[in-house]
Amino acid sequence: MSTEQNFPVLQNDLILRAARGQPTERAPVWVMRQAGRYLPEFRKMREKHGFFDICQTPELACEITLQPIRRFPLDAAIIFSDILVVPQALGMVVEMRPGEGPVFPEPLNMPDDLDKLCSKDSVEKLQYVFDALTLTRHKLEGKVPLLGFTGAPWTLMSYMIEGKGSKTQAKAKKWLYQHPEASQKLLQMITNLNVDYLVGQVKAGAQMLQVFESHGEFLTQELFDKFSLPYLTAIVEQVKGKLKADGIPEVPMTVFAKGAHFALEQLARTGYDVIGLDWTMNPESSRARVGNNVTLQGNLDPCALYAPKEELAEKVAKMALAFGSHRWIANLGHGIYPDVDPDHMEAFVEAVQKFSVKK
Ligand code: 1CP
Repeated sequence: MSTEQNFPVLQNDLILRAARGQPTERAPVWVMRQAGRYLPEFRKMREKHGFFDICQTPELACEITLQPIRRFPLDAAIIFSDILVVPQALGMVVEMRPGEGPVFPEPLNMPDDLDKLCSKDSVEKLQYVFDALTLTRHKLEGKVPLLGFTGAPWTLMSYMIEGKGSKTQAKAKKWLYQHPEASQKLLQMITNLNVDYLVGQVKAGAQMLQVFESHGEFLTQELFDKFSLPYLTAIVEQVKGKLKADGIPEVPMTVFAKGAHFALEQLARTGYDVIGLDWTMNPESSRARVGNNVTLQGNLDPCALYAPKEELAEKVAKMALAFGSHRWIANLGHGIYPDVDPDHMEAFVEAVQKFSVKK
């Protein structure tokens, strides 16, 4: 497989330049979960199709990826999928239940349950994501770069054990304390698949990658050092190494470890090009801690999109000042909420474009 699939010429490389530390005229902007329930055209599509049916049908996943790009002047598209397609590829059943979110009817209970997982040829089960990426890269017509993503090993492990969203992750954390070796075995299994999955995404057309450690906030520093950081590091090293070995130009990689305040310095040394900040982190002190060799992404409070538009613009102006225009990718500090008014999303994007212009 090669990356030269006659893809259209890229017209807007702001986000790639910002990620690599090259100068940009203004900050690039995209929004986590920009394709989603806050858009009426997404909800309409969901009336007709199941969530994972959309993920598994490249034409539908492509269409939804393009929905926010048609509406707003965003600087990146993110492929429509979910982090939970990875546990599915390992043989677990995941259902998307209305009003409840993702549910695993048979979560992992004991270390013996790991024997039920099937890590052989699991990346091949994700071919539909690769097909969606290739199709979408063509359909984007070079307008903006296409981002691929995956869930980090700890975040995926916690879903596989909890079986659904959880306020404490106590069942998953119990594994870390009671079954550390089985936990590491599971984390390694997910890491191995993630490496092949991300390399496959680049081969299929992804121009940048993000790893979501959304459940970083549940870990102590000690648990993070043992059960998150080594796997995040292995992923960036191995993905970049494999691409290089295959003669494929490397793509920028972002790590978003939500709530992992304590780990900023360590994350800056892992080899990721971009570190995502959640909305509780301070842009100026974060920059001082990570130094100048990484790009920061974030981090407006997703709830700030509920504010009147003028106030929202003021908040964006303040954020732009705090980050400065170099090595910054504007985003929210977590995904956009389903009840946000799309007009306020537009106001957010326009405010970034206005206030992040380099002086
Ligand atoms: O019913 C619906 O339509 C489902 C809503 C929905 C959507 C639109 C889910 C269920 N997932 C998605 C898409 C999605 N998920 C994207 C698409 C691309 C984009 O526009 O950004 C991405 C990147 C994700 C990633 C994802 N899924 C994360 C990491 C990011 C984050 O928010 O921290 C996580 C934790 C998930 C799990 C998940 N999938 C869906 C829900 C509601 C959840 C969270 C469940 C919970 O923990 O309570």
